[in-house]
Amino acid sequence: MSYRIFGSELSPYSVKVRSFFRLKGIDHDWIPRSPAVQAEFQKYAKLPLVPLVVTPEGEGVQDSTPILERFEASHREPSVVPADPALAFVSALLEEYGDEWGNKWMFHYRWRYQPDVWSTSERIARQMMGEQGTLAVAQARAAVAERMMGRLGFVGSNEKTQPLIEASFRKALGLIEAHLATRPYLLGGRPAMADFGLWAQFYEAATDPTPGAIMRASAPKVMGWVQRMLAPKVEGEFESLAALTPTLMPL
Ligand SMILES: N[C@@H](CCC(=O)N[C@@H](CS)C(=O)NCC(=O)O)C(=O)O
Repeated sequence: MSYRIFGSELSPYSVKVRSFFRLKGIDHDWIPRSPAVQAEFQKYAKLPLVPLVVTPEGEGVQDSTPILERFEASHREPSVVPADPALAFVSALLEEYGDEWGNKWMFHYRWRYQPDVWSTSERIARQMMGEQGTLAVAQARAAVAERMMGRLGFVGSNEKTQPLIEASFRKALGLIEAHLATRPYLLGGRPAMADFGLWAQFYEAATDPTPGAIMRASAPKVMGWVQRMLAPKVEGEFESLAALTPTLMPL
């Protein structure tokens, strides 16, 4: 039996783990979370959150960063941690930045703008209720929209912080666009922890109408990276911190 990843295409932390498994070549089944698999999910999950990795031995593992760290230790190659400790630190920091701050950009755009709310709640409702027909999807969509818009405050999104969050998104997008002008991944020729954390938020943003339009209009290199990271692979070596610094330090 292979590993199972219970997740959602709409969950940044889920696609982060899936891309990591793809890079590592770890055999796995991707299982979209839905009522049909809820009983199986609950057998292994300690928290009602995706992603959940279930090992072939039947152990449930949650929380994307510890998941990456655990499988980096057990499946060393290709490594996502540079040998230079300073660069490894920068990479870990950027991963956290993506998980914690990048999530504010994504969540804010997704649940503050009406076209984004409809698009995302429709996709989530289809995943949950698809087999039960269009009325069930419509009802679930309304419930998802209401619930998630009510959570905007959890990421600090309100009318006062809106300009700051959006300016931060555009600034980071521009800086990463410049950084990726000469390299396929954030630390050079191969994916690092940094890529998984930051990419996951941009991947989700790229699928949503409002931030996706901004990205397509202004950041072709980032869009290439968003596509590349769906099936990441080693294309070269990590660059040195000195070589990365001119365009990475501003980030
Ligand atoms: N720190 C966790 C966060 C996991 C998380 O927040 N998952 C969200 C989806 S992205 C979730 O499952 N939410 C369940 C819900 O909203 O009911 C990780 O990195 O895995």
